[in-house]
Amino acid sequence: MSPERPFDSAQGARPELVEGRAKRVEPRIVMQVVQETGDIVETPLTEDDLKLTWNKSVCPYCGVGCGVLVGHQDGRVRKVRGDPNHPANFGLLCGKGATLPQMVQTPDRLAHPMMRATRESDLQRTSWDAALERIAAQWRRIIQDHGPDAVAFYISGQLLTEDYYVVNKLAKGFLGTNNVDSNSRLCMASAVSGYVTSLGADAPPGCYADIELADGFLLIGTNTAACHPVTFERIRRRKLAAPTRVKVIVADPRQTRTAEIADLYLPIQPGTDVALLNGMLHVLAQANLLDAQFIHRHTTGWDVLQQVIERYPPDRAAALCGIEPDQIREAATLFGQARAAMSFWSMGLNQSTHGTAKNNCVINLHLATGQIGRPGTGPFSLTGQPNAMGGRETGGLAHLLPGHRLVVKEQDRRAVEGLWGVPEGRINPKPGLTAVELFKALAEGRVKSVWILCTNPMVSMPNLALARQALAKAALVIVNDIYHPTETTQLADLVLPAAQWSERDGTLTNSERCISYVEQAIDPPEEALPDWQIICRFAQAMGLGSAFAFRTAEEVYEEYKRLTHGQDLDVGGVTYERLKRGSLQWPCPTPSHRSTMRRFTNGVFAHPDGKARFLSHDYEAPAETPDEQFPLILTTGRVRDQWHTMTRTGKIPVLMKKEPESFIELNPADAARFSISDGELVTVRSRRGAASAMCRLTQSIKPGTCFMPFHWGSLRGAAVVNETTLEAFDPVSKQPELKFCAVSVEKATNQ
Ligand SMILES: Nc1nc2c(c(=O)[nH]1)N[C@H]1C(S)=C(S)[C@@H](COP(=O)(O)OP(=O)(O)OC[C@H]3O[C@@H](n4cnc5c(=O)[nH]c(N)nc54)[C@H](O)[C@@H]3O)O[C@H]1N2
Ligand SMILES: Nc1nc2c(c(=O)[nH]1)N[C@H]1C(S)=C(S)[C@@H](COP(=O)(O)OP(=O)(O)OC[C@H]3O[C@@H](n4cnc5c(=O)[nH]c(N)nc54)[C@H](O)[C@@H]3O)O[C@H]1N2
Ligand code: SF4
Ligand SMILES: [Mo]
Repeated sequence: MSPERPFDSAQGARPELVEGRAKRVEPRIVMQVVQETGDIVETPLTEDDLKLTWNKSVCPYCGVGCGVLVGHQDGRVRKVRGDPNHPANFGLLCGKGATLPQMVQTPDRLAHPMMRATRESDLQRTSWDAALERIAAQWRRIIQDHGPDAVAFYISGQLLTEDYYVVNKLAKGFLGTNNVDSNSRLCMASAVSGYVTSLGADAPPGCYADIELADGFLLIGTNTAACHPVTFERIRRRKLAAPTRVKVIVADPRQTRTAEIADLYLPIQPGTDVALLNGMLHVLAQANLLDAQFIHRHTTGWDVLQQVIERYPPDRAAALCGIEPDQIREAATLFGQARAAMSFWSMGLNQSTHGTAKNNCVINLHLATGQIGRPGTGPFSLTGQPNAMGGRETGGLAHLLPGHRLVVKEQDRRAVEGLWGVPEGRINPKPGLTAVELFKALAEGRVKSVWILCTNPMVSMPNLALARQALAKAALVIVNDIYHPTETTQLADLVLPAAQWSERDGTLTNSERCISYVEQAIDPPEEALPDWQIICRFAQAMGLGSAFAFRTAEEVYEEYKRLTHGQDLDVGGVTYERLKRGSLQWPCPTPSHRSTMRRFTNGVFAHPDGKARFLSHDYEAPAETPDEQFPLILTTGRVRDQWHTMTRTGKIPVLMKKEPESFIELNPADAARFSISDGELVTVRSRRGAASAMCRLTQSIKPGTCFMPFHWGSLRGAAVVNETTLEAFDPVSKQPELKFCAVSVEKATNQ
């Protein structure tokens, strides 16, 4: 099996992919592999499939970024297939990707702008001009009366790079507010701050192809099997290919399917990852398994870290983590003996009031063992959403500017102002409000209006009571979505119809810095428009037309590209034409550059002194810990067959059949303590609110901890888990602690 092409899913000749709209692929056999219920199924194209027109795209769900081929006919998407030539998946798809056609044209698709005259009246169909004029008039007044920081955008890692770019340009360069934050704040912010503080630059150093070259894997705070199924499949196949040589460690308070491939499963107490990682380093140092030369040449800060890890002998670390000292010794030895080791992590580390520290600690492990910058190595945070990475590139968080620049840095502001042709001093030097801060400011009346694009905060924000208050208090709430109603559109004053996946073109960047172009295959319904076009039309209504006169997504990309010149993520050599032939990994600064699989291969990191930094952290308790009244830890997350707030997967029968209803996972020992039986309706209560769901008893969750998925929202008649969660956030990344709050559980009374 060659590392470049780990699976051969295309049998016979490769399909001939024809670029551009409405062109036909030669009818050859395309195979796809679907991971359904854990089984791998290969499905050839049928005779009927060969009549379809096929376009290239990328799955709009998770950050794996699988390439897909979209088969359409008569303006409808009929089939998708894994793209056998895409480097993320080589033809593989999971069950969500395989069922994409079913979410495109649904009865609740938004096709026209809608507006309500007053809060009390109903949403009614309106024209684009009337809708955008109303927003422009009201925003002008708000900005005049209260300044530009009284308006805000709350956007999404599911927008494409071109959407992200125009929203940022409008807000930060023209309206004069940095209040543009993204749901990535709930998702990736701690990974960004972890990479930037440790390595000097954002984004994973390695690539997926490293999976086939690694012989040690640490999967920590990630349910990869459920949430990044195709990447998991690559790791699993790597393990199976060399079962004795390849070692896998999984650390999670829940023994998920991800742990099925583990040589060592560590059922750690939620929130204790810093203790685990410091403990592993302690053992590695004692056992002489560190790379002293690498530490000496390429890092700073080891002296301080050495003192900190002194305090984490296996006995103490294990006691904090609720596991055995030998398990920490074994984890350290497995990691230390690997010739090439990779770590993967996601929300189990990021969604924490110590998320940045946890990211730093994983990176410490790699720096101390020299497991970085070589093939098969590296700390690799899995991005959740399909374009969370592109959002980071285009400055889609409240403290960023395009091209990995910072709002607080004067030279960065000057550079962007110059490129945007706006006067010096236009960009506000103060970072904007981050997600939780923004909703608080709305609830307190400091921000008067919010424009929400491509996210459903009335299900996904922590402490929904706060989010509800925020939208109720706001003078004007605007929501761009593809469906109506959602829990958020139903509270909006204006609902604007967006063109969605397969109905528009653009670019996105997956977990491994790989940029792909997605083709438009079909037309959007009636008046729906790509998000970037909606923002450009609004800019015209605000009298800012000339800076937003883009006619195509490609023109937007070409302008964005100029802002990356000379930056670490330089995409000067990326064009739509090149991307149509195949994906490219940044940096890719010139047209002849072949893209970058690995960064820091010369041991020079992005801090000014060229060294990576060891950043030392002690274990600290989460923001809210269990007590007598709220004796259990609630952790929240995902299931394999639902996507987020279910606006898409909730409409797909085969997925709904697999995950029909919400649930609460509880250890039988806790169930006995609270007199709860399997299958009963249970209420979880916190200081903020309550949520009820069916109880699933399982030994796979650590006693003292319960779990609920966050997918089910109020429109599904279910009590929503984020009624209970906590908005406390990490001081550096400002990412909220969605993985830990204190709750009680009891039998629901209204059974
Ligand atoms: N099927 C599906 N796939 C998805 C998504 C989806 O909604 N559905 N969403 C996408 C997005 S945006 C994201 S961000 C990713 C998220 O992907 P993941 O991070 O893998 O998903 P989660 O279920 O949120 O959390 C992962 C695991 O963290 C564990 N955990 C909780 N607390 C701790 C802790 O303190 N320490 C450790 N070590 N582990 C802990 C949980 O038990 C859980 O199993 O998934 C992406 N993929
Ligand atoms: N308790 C708890 N809460 C969590 C998490 C957790 O682990 N636990 N995870 C957090 C994380 S990591 C994330 S990423 C968030 C995700 O949370 P959300 O972003 O709120 O979830 P989605 O359901 O993906 O919302 C996307 C919305 O955009 C719409 N949409 C889809 N495509 C388009 C488009 O092209 N244009 C427009 N305008 N709209 C479109 C969809 O219909 C949907 O309403 O949830 C966060 N909340
Ligand atoms: S692994 Fe992620 S990107 Fe790939 S098909 Fe599944 S949901 Fe889509
Ligand atoms: Mo996410």
